[in-house]
Amino acid sequence: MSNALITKKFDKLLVANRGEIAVRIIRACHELGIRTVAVFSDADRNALHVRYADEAYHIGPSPARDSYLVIEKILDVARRSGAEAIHPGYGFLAERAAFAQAVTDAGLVFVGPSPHAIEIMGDKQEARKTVAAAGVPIVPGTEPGLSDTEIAARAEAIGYPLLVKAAAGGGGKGMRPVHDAAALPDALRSARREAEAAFGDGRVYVEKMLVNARHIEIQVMADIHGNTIHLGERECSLQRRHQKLIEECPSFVVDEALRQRMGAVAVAAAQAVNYVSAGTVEFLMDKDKNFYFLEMNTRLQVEHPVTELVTGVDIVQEMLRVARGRRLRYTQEDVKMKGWAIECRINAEDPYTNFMPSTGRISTNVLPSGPGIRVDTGVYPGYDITPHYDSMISKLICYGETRGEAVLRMRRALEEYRIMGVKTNIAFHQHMMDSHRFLTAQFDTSFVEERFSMDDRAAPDHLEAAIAAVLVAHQEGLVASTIVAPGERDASNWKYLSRWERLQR
Ligand code: MV4
Repeated sequence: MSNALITKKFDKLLVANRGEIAVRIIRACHELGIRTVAVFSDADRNALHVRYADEAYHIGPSPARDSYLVIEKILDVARRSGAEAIHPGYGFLAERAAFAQAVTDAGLVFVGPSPHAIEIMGDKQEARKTVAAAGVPIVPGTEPGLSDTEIAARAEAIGYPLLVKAAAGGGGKGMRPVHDAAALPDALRSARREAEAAFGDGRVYVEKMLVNARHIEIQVMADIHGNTIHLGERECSLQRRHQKLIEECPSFVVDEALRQRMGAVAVAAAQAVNYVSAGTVEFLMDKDKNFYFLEMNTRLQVEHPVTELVTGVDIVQEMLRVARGRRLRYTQEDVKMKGWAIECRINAEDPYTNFMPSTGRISTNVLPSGPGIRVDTGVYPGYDITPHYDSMISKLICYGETRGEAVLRMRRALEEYRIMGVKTNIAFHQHMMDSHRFLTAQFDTSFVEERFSMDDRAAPDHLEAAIAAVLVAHQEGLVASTIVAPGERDASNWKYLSRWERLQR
């Protein structure tokens, strides 16, 4: 895969994606005077991105493998429409090095990094080796391809608990926790079998397992003129089965000094592959705030808006400028973080039945708005949610001067949001916004799966949780007026803050 990238001024761009992110990219293009070309499958004939784009082309049946994932169909639309650039969004073809290469080979601008950078970062082992050589801390572990006896010897030195990982892996596939030496041979055997079946590559390696770790990532941006900057961190620990549910910027546990250290490390990781465009360096952070490289995502991410709200940088506009060969508009010194942003991913899933996906026609879609609210969505009343694509239908992003204010706005916005026709996870988010652990930012990557339940609405500490919310706001100098206690969400049961204020006197 080549290290070369085409960058030049372009006036027409094809968005090789769908849903809210296609809409987001089209908006940025129109702000910059770039005409837009949408592609759509059967299921997306009436999708919002099709309506917002200047032109739209049908690319086949609903299953992504017959439409959004077919490189030749995308390139064919680029030729027919005269698009000079392609933005891949996230998912689908965004991290296929072969796609970036094919776009470049067709003489088009790929809005993203080089095929080479995508390829290196897509191979866990290559990525670890490459960034470690640039001084980036990685979790202690072995290289792949060792014999069981060699791994067992190294395991003693590293210390248990360990995690067996697939070299070709990702998304947790082929991962096995191992708590003592006796369990190692079986774990290696079953991980190899799973990796061979899933990736056709049975190589595994072991890493020290970090327990109670947080997932914190750094947004980076680079241009072709040698400028690489970071836009601070995002806290992404609240996830379920490797699907993030809530993200925030900044992280409660990262102060300015740590941010500068992590940012410098992320920039070094990006520079190690001559990175260009927007990218994200993921870290695991332990209780003592040691941080270790996990992987680099070589694409625009779902959660980019929280960083946009806190830094004021329009990440998608900046990607387009960089792809046109321009310089980043910001130096590191220009980047200032102000306030707090929280994103809730609104999925068509029922949180009361193990997050089962829900399909149907959206009948009502009343969006929250007002101070500090941003909604990025690809749906509208009359739109059909089908089982062909992932279940995220919108992102609700709330901004406040403080974390407490952002939480209060999120609670208010979740109350305003009305989606009918499909089940959504809005109640999950409301429950989380009432949870003591969330409000005090005491969580890690295992929290949603292991310690969070939708069943304890009437938990005896509900008032305590509500008070904690106000406490967070109060500590941050914010005067909140009302608060809703969990389990008492009916309109008649608003709890006034004055009650808490009385407790204080
Ligand atoms: C880890 C880990 C603990 N220790 N590696 C999960 C997916 C893959 N990309 C990396 N993952 C993890 N690697 C070590 N050495 C815990 C996880 C992990 C995780 C990481 C980030 C966000 C959510 C997670 C959920 C479960 C496990």
